[in-house]
Amino acid sequence: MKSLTGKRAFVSGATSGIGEACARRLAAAGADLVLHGRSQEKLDALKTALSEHGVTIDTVTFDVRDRHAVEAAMGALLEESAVDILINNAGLALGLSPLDEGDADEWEEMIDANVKGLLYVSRAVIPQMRRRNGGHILNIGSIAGKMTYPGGNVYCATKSAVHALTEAMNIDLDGTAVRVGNIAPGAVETNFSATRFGGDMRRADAVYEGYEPLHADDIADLALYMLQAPAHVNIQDVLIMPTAQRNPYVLSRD
Ligand code: 8X3
Repeated sequence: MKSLTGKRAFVSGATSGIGEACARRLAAAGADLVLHGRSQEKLDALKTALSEHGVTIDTVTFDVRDRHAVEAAMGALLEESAVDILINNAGLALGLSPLDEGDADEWEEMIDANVKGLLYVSRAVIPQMRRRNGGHILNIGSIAGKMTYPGGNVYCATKSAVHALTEAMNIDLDGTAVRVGNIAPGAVETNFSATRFGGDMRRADAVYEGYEPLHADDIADLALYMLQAPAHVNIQDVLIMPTAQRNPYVLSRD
């Protein structure tokens, strides 16, 4: 496995869940970090927690849905120093209603963050990866992008788009050494469900009851495996599920 010492990794949505776990694993593997989030306070706390690893840690706050904010912030930080690793993690699910009962504001938030936000950040980072003929992008997709489930409608559509964009990035970067991978998890116990259900913790906790879901660290371990694979190995697409959950419909609880 390759060392990540001296590599600079940008993690979007680094203040919790899968993003935070990836940041922790990357720091432990020696990578310098650019931690992105919307709360400077949370970013500062994470930076302090990771300082023991002796890597360089920068933080940046912007809303990935705000194209001009993304362009300005990414332009400034890429001018300082290039990014070798991009983890497109920022995103969310909101609601679980049939389409005809859906909330258009929630749809827009998911589409803007999960699809357009990923595009804006990637659009900023990819040109310098192409120029330098190197880099690795990991997009956090979902089983929801491979199988549509009841009430998943717009969230599933956004994750299908992430999968399509991962394929597209690989095609567009043909002839370069840049690698692009999609990670598609099933149920991961994070604040994902609390966000989806608007803070209704009874509903959120019930999602993970009676079986062992994936943990954010399981996804980070996979991400590190993909990033540390030899340069000729491009792991393009991985479905990672809890053993108890074979697909969104087949889940065995105690
Ligand atoms: C997270 C997995 O099945 O809850 O994207 O949508 S699922």
